[in-house]
Amino acid sequence: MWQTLIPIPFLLPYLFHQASAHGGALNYTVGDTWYPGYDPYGDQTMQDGADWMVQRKWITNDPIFETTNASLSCNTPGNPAKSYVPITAGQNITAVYAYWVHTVGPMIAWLAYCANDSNDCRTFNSSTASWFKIGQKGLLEGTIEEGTWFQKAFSKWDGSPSLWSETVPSSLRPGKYLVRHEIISLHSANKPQFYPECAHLDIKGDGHAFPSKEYLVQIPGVWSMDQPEINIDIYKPEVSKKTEYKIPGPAVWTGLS
Ligand SMILES: *[C@@H]1O[C@H](CO)[C@@H](O)[C@H](O)[C@H]1NC(C)=O
Ligand SMILES: *[C@@H]1O[C@H](CO)[C@@H](O)[C@H](O)[C@H]1NC(C)=O
Ligand SMILES: *[C@@H]1O[C@H](CO)[C@@H](O)[C@H](O)[C@H]1NC(C)=O
Ligand SMILES: *[C@@H]1O[C@H](CO)[C@@H](O)[C@H](O)[C@H]1NC(C)=O
Ligand SMILES: CC(=O)N[C@H]1CO[C@H](CO)[C@@H](O)[C@@H]1O
Ligand SMILES: [Cu+2]
Repeated sequence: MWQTLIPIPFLLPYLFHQASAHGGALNYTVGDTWYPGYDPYGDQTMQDGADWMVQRKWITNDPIFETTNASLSCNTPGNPAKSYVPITAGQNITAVYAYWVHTVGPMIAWLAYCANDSNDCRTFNSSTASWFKIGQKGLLEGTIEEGTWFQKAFSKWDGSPSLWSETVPSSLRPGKYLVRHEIISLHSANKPQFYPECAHLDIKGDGHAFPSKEYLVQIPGVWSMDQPEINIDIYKPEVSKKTEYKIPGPAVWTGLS
């Protein structure tokens, strides 16, 4: 649906809103099918309660600065959506961003089973969710300060969408899940910025696996300013020249255990 480049005039509203240099996951794709998300600067009354909405509500693309902020789970205000992105375990879920302006820090895709009476994400409070990682992208090459992070590499500046894909493990037990795409930007010394957005997935398949406890975390909870990879000054000489950055948090669950 985006074989044609978005003409520049249509990008101007984004340039305006992103004058403060922020952003988020705006849409999703599975294969060739595209699902619009919540436009934080669009008409809220048209979007709230819309039958087609797959993304939890967010109304600002400002970062979250506090590792304990309740909005860290599904942004502000994070109200449930009415619909789901249908997907089969083993397929990729792709988050679509407009160009992304920051360049340093990891990106992590998480899932959480909507552990409600009827496994219904529409009534599920994300503050009670148990999240597990399904994929993450970090420093691809070079040094922490000046090298190429996926966060820098995936951003397109020509009007075409910036895409981030991760795979839903093929052995995952089917059901309704939250997916949470998180970009952590580390360009401000000791002041990490968190950009999370959540959507609803209806996962099909014939898998039976589910991650064990060591893969599951609460959000907020997983991050803290005691973690050197989170509370980091990338400009400090002993940090800036390092060519390795260990993405913090639990291991990625690939479905094998
Ligand atoms: C949580 O983050 C949001 C978005 O940046 C902000 O508006 C809100 O004030 C923060 N809440 C707290 C308790 O710090
Ligand atoms: C997301 O979808 C909306 C339509 O709902 C479209 O206007 C916008 O250009 C899309 N954004 C990106 C980055 O693809
Ligand atoms: C979710 O639970 C938290 C913690 O109990 C509560 O503060 C919040 O209001 C709840 N959100 C909704 C939408 O019910
Ligand atoms: C699916 O996502 C994985 C993980 O990012 C990636 O390696 C792979 O190329 C993607 N496949 C497709 C068809 O996009
Ligand atoms: C844990 C959780 O999110 N429970 C919710 C399940 O759905 C009911 C409404 O159907 C809510 O009241 C609960 O908070
Ligand atoms: Cu920003």
